[in-house]
Amino acid sequence: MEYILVTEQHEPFVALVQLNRPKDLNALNLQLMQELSEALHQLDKNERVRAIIITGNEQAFAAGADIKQMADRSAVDMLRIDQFSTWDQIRKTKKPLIAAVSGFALGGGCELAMTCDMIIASETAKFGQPEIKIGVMPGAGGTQRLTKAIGKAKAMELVLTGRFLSAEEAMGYGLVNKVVPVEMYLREAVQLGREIAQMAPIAAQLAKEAVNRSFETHLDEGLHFERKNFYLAFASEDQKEGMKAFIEKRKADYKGR
Ligand code: DAK
Repeated sequence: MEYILVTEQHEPFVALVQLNRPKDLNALNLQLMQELSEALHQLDKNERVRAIIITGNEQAFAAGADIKQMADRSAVDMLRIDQFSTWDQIRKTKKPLIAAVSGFALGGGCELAMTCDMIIASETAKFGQPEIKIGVMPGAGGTQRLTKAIGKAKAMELVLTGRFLSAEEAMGYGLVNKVVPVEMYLREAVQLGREIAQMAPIAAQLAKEAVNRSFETHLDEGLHFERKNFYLAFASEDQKEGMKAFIEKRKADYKGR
């Protein structure tokens, strides 16, 4: 069985990656994570793709890492398996990633959504880091990304109690970009992907990298990084085309060069 389904048919330049373990609420086992990381690696190299949507199904984006697979592991087993490489691969995806979330986004599922660049949620979405309830703690960035996204007080509450945030609360705390009725969340994410796909791909990649850098560095270094990438954008043909098209009052024709 394939745990990851990839389609490019939604729109030109927008690819859809669907997590496909519905019976287990898309619990993230090793095979699924490897397939996901490989799919993103391929899409990142594919010039026909300019934005990538990761989604699950209406019931679950993903209910976390596969507890049944992890339950008997020792610390040494966990170190040896070293899941970090697959997670790092996802984090290193250069193209804009949009999570289209409905239902449960818990533990590693919430961390996966937060690793994406934007989140579109259905009204039924539930976000949380409930690892504390099974005797562990977030391990794929939850303590860092959730805290930066919603602030220390609320993040601490979620991480220490395992409570869930409703879609509406998540919106209020700035964790998600938009909340829409369940029948619209995927369409809304595709629409956002399509809008981004019309922009200059190299500039989008550089801008994404610079925004993410703001999470990873202090202001001085972040500003320096941003400036460097801004100058680098002038090495692309798309920059010339974009500015020329503006002056000539026409739509730019971006080639990703
Ligand atoms: N793992 C395995 N199976 C799961 C699962 C999970 N996380 N979540 C749900 N399932 C399975 C259930 O066992 C059940 O299977 P069967 O019994 O039918 O065989 C099926 O999905 C339906 O679930 P329920 O019957 O429980 O459905 P309910 O609607 O009653 O409840 C629920 C839904 C989402 C509230 C509940 O299933 C639940 O609490 N699930 C566990 C949520 C959770 O604790 N998630 C955090 C897991 S720990 C790292 C990378 C990642 C991570 C850590 C490190 N590194 C790179 C180092 C991440 C860790 C985690 O995510």
